[in-house]
Amino acid sequence: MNAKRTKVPLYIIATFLVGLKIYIAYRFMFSMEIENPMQELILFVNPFVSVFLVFAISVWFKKQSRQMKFIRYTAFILTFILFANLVFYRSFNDFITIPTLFQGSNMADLGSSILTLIQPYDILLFVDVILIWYLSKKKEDVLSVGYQRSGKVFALAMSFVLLAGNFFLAEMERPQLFTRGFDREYLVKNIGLFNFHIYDIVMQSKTESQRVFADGNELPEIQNYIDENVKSDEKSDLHGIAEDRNVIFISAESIQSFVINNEVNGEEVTPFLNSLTEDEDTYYFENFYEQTGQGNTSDSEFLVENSLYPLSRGAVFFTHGGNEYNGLPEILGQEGYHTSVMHANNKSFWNREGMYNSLGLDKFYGEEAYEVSEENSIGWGLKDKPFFEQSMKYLQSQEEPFYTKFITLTNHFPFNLDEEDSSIEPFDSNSNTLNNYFPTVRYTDEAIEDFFNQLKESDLYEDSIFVIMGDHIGISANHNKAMSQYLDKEEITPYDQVQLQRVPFFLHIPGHGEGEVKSEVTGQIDVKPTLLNLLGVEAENDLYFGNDMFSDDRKGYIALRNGDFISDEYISTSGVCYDRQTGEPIEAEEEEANANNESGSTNACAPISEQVDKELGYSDDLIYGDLLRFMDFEEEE
Ligand code: GP9
Ligand code: MN
Repeated sequence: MNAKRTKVPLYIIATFLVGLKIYIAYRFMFSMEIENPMQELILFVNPFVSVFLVFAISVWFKKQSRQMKFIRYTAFILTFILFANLVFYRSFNDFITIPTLFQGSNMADLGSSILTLIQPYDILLFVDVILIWYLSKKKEDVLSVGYQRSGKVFALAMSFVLLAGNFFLAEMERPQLFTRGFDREYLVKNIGLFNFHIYDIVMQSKTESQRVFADGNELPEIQNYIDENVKSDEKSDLHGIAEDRNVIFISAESIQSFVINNEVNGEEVTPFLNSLTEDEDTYYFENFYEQTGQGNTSDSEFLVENSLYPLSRGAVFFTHGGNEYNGLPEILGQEGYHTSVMHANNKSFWNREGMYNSLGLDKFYGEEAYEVSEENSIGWGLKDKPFFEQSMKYLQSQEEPFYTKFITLTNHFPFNLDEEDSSIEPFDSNSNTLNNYFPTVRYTDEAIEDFFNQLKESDLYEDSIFVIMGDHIGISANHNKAMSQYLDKEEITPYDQVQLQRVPFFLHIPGHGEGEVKSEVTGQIDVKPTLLNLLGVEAENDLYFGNDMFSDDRKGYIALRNGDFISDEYISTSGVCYDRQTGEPIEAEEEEANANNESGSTNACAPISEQVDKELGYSDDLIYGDLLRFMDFEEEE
């Protein structure tokens, strides 16, 4: 019996098998970028370290059968977590966090997309689990251990030493990894998927406790910051130009700026939107960035209605849908506006119902308001053309002035479209996602054109202003190879990646006559102050982080949710500072050398970076602490 026990025990075998599998998955199934040999080493080491940590617990079970049971279930659970993350990653290019788990209803609604996200070869992920399962049942005697106390303590100590070694390497490779933690991919690359989940759970509990302990004392500091760094007394020339007009806002699903004034197979992708870029009544902002996080469409809505940043983890619509806000619908409501959202999806998606209430919205026309059938829907639901057509009657029944937002749906991943609806051919590359994106974008472009034409025939047109905005990117970095082919570039650099976060923003003011293409750096955070200015509405004690896009006195940068930013001169991404005009990194070597230096004074991007971190932090504080509940927003008359 003892002689038999000199064989390699199952917890070591399992560590090896599962660890190796995770490494292979990291390397070949998740598209993680490896920048240097050190990162490669850490990526190789961390799967073994983190699974050893768990499997080594088994040595504490006295009964052999318990040991075996623990190992086989652990192998299964770890693998399942890996698999779930993989499926999630294929859709969102991101890892699962606790808040996203509570978005189960979204997952269920994914329907057709989820099937396209699972690959037949994913089954291979479970091969070692089956082997471990078999060994644990059949070779219990040979593969279990009966350590003395010292042996058990040694195994435990070993797992912590390995973990410490892993963290040490990670900290060397990426200083302040844990304190900043903006970038989930970095965390996973450095400490492994499972430790990342533990980190996430700890973070989540920390943020939960923040609301409980907040008492409003935090507000003056934030108000000061906003007064000094964000707000401006200067009013732009367009102030009040749209007073009392209706606002018709179109949130265009997944439309990115790279399709505007561009072609595929020799055909224009978005002929209607292109025509607007030259229209005399239209301003087109060509350097307008989406700033969303994991909450996609809902995050873009959050930015637009509040001019606050969404959260770095989870969708704020879900996690803080019950907070107090001073949303655009609420402010406009006080000015006599009637506010509504039209979107042919169910009201629980992204917790819209709950959040719209908190934002002070009067009415949501969701799925039940539409006639949806097999023929008029595709992918996520009602097609955009019938959606706009059916919306007309509701729009015409609104009491004026109104603020109504339309959220389109057809141009959503996986970009399915019926033959009869596609006017242009797909692109030809190794990414079906990118290939099919063009025909669906064109379909939405046509749907918006039809909608405009219907409005022009009605008497609403002259009394309204129109916004068309892309909600967030549709093509993730997973498709960079195909994207570089389309854009005719050798590769998509980190700089290009930031540039791909531009989405179109159109402001159409019938009869205005002074429209032009604007190249100022702007973003979704700016929409609320811009609209309020156009409508001539004062919201003086409001707390927000954006600027009127037409004012000359703006902050001068747009912060992305991961801490990257774009300013007039620079683009900062993954800790590297680029010259915005040339796209070249600035003082890259010196920057490396100073990565540890907190003041970071040699890095041209450092001063803005610091401000960006501060600003994102303040916005988070407002949300986590639910601090707006301590404000009194009603204007005193
Ligand atoms: C769902 C629609 C799409 O209602 O807003 O959501 P997305 O996946 O883009 O956030
Ligand atoms: Mn969307």
